[in-house]
Amino acid sequence: MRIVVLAGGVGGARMADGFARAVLPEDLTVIVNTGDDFEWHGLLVCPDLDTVMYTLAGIANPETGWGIQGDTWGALEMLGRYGGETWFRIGDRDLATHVYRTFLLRQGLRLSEVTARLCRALGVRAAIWPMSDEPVRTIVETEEGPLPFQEYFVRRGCQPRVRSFRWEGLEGARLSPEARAALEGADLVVIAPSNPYVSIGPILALPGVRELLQDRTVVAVSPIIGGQALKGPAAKMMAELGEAPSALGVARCYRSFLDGFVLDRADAALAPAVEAMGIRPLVTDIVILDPSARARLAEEILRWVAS
Ligand code: FO1
Repeated sequence: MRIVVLAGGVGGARMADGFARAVLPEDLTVIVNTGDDFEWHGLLVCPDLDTVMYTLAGIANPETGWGIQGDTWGALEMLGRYGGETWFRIGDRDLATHVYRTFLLRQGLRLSEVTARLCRALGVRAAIWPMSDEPVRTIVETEEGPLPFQEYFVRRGCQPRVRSFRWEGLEGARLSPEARAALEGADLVVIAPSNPYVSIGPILALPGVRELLQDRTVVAVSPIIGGQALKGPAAKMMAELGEAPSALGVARCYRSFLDGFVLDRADAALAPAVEAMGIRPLVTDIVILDPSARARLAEEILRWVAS
């Protein structure tokens, strides 16, 4: 069974890790949001790609979910002494990823090719592809005006109220050829428990992706439990956009192509409403902090889809 996971953020990386533990590497492709990418002191940083890559390589920082375990901050401290901005915390080892990625891009490689090289070097055997080789940048329209994603997320700690989102560069962007081939050949597409607006939204905004999903078996895992996001601002964003923050609201975002929806036991009461939308519900434990829980959830989803 060829599985494609659509992922962004720490929740996406953890779900991808679960499938990496449950299936053969050649059967797994992870398509990752690049709307969070940005230029940091002249280097291209791809936080979601790196979070998935480090998690599958077994070197992610287990406390934050992003960055590298045991990383140090010497370069950042020195940058601060020069008067450079240090609100986005890049560790010393993580820095090497951005230096080398930017170097390879300047040699003319596509972001997909660069990502494949980095993954190979770190021993990651499943395929990880950026959603697009062309730059797409999430802009958060807030009540204080437009903010580039990381300015909103890290610098402003998600404080300004959200009005809407837009994606710079979308008109010139397309699904990367590798990601398209994987989706076309997928037996199952899993939308990870990622933020539906800023992690999955950019992937779905690419031309042709929603149409491709309509022809495939697609299941999504809720990033919301009991009205709270497992991590990050998804529930806050839903409330500010006038949508009740609940797993049901997430199912609604995907309803035009969704076949199944996985909710936590705490939200079992919502299952009939999911079914009423014509979507098959699976109620189980969806907190996947540790690797064994990730693998268990992935295996349970595979058994459920097969049945
Ligand atoms: N998140 C933070 O909240 N603060 C940081 O300083 C920060 C640095 C960082 C560096 C590299 C990286 O790959 C991710 C980093 N993140 C940080 C996480 C990142 O902003 C978010 O995970 C995503 O962009 C949201 O999906």
